[in-house]
Amino acid sequence: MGPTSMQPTATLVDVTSRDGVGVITINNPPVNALSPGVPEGISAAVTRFQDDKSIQAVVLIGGGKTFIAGADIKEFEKITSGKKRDLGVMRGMLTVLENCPKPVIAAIHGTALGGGLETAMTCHYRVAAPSAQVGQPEVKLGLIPGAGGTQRLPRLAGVAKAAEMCAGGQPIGAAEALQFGIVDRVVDGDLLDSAVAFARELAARGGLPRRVRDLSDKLNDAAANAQAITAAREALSKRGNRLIAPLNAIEAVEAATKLPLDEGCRRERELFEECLFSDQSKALIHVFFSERAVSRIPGLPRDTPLIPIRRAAVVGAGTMGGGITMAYANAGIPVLLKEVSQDALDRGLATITKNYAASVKKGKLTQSQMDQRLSLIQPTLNYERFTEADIVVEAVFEGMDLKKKVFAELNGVTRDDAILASNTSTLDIDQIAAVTSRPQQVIGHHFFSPANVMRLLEIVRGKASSPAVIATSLTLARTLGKVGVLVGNCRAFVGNRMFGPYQREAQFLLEEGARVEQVDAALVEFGMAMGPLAVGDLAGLDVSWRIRKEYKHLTPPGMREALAADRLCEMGRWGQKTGAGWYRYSEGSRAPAPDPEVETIIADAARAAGIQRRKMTDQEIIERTIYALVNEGAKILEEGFALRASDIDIIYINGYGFPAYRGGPMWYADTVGLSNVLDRISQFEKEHGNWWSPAPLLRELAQRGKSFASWDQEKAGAP
Ligand code: T1G
Repeated sequence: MGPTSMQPTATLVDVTSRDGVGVITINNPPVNALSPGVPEGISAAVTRFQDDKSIQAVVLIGGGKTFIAGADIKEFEKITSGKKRDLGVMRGMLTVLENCPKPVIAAIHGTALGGGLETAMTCHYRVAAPSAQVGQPEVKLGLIPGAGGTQRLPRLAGVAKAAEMCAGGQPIGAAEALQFGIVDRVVDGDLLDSAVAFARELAARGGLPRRVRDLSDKLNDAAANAQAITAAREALSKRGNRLIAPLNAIEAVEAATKLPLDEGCRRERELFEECLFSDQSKALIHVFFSERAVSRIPGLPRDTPLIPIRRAAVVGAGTMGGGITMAYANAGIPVLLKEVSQDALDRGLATITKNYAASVKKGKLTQSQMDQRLSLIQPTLNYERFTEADIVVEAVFEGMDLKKKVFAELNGVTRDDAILASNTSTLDIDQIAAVTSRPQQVIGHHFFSPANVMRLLEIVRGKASSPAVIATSLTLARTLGKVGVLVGNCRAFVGNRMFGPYQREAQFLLEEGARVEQVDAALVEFGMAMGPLAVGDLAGLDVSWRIRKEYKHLTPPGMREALAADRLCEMGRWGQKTGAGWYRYSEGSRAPAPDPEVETIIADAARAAGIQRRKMTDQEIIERTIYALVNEGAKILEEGFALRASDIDIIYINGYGFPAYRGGPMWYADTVGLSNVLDRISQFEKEHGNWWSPAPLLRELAQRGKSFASWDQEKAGAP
């Protein structure tokens, strides 16, 4: 995407004219980013039209599916690594546009985002197609607008709206942009025709064009401005913000209320660069590209034929089956929902209906949208209509025998070309596939609870899963609004396999002296959405207890046992579902309350294991839990069950509440430095036991002074 080295501007920027109006078309697919050569081409074109007597006005438009989707994000690494100075060329283009003595109109379709909206705001007028979106999403990359967006947007839309858009990063639609004065017209029909007509109209009016920098009517009320800024800051702290960028964005918008535009832009630039060189931004840019890399599968051509998914079926209407059914209905795909008894079916449907009703109540959904989605769900007690399904997702109880029984049944009632997917979270996909006559159609689709909300879909390839089934699964994930990550078929796959050691260390830390609340608080402070012990209570401590018992024979010799956790389960303390686990829960509440009885159980377990308890620091808690993730992640990479370290990062950010602004566990380890991580892990091995034996890949990379990111690049064959 975008030119790596500067392509001739001629190809990136088309210059034509129509009826006395100069037309500048950007051709830098797929999103017309302001890559090297684009700003230069636009500046040159405007300058040419400026001097061309036959031209009365100029239209700037994007070729292909969109206007400008921003600065070229790939260029930021060159700035932070010192290979490139800054956004100078882009800012130069903005000055040329704004100071053009002839009206310049931005014609917006698709998206005008970040530097794209900033470019449009240096044009004198903006027209948009009804489906256009405009926004300043930079905060999602840990950045703020860096080319005048925080100074010009308040002049157009007012301080409150500008602060909301720059600190929140959410784009808005054309109608709302018109309402706030960000665009001047929303035009149906051919966008270029309308823009040229508007340009001729403006030229006919004569006089110098209106520059956004000269507007101030929406900045004149100092008290209202201050109030809007305070409100924006309060909204941010209410959301428990941990990011630098939203705070800097508000400060930059505030500067617009106090300083002339050029000084405001200088202040914006300082705040922008503070963000650009921050670890948070580097991590979030890593996440941006990693989310897009997950669909690149070595050996799977991008044009692999896909299996059309027009109808789906789900077997099992429990928590997972219900959520998966909603995910399909939300994507507009009709879905059969099968259960073994009317009661179970009714319970499942009641939960789905309740969930939709809750969304309507919160205003996230209209009643007619709810009705439409429910109408796509067809409950059934038999397999009669399963031949209509292009994909079947099995979501029954997590037991191998039951799953094999269901797949054997499905084998007889579905079409040969239908995809048979299992939502198993730990079991061997090849064993499940083996009971069918078409293992090439079998694959794991591991959703995360609640399946209609969580963005992650772990796609587990079996040894027979066909390229078409894999490619279709990756595309289907996007259709369902998910991030699909392809993983290998090892026990518990990638996410849960890593989660085991993470939770193990959390439990061991308790026996060594940490308190339940301390462990969870340390991880939440680190940025995890929830602490490991509270997650255990949410998921049900009995689930991992049953797995521990089922795989006891695989436990390495000398491996320490999680005595306290087992003791809790023996007492029936299985977490939220039994009102008590690591915490106590009052009737109908999910709020975890510390329980002194648990302290006693832990102390007894420690005594039984002969463990001398001691004071524990939050730093050690973080290192023991997060490095356990990293070490297991490294083993998974060297065993080939994950394609990239960045895939693991995407799995943890979208499935396990790992903070995106830390980039994921593997990126975080790179940030700490693999040799530091290796040193700590080697120390833990000496202090605690061989379950901490460093992964050979981690040791090798640390000794070579390399990172997981460089390992990914080497594997991808990048220089
Ligand atoms: N720069 C470089 N590459 C980009 C890019 C960008 N701005 N936007 C997209 N790509 C690549 C992407 O990596 C992928 O590549 C391909 O384009 C298709 O993207 C100075 C500081 C526009 C809504 O944050 O949100 O301007 O994987 O799969 O689903 O103030 O892309 O095919 O090789 O996402 O149709 C601000 C980021 C930048 C917008 C389209 N702009 N882009 O979604 O396609 S910072 C953004 C998006 C900035 C200024 C500041 C989405 C999209 P590949 P895609 P899509």
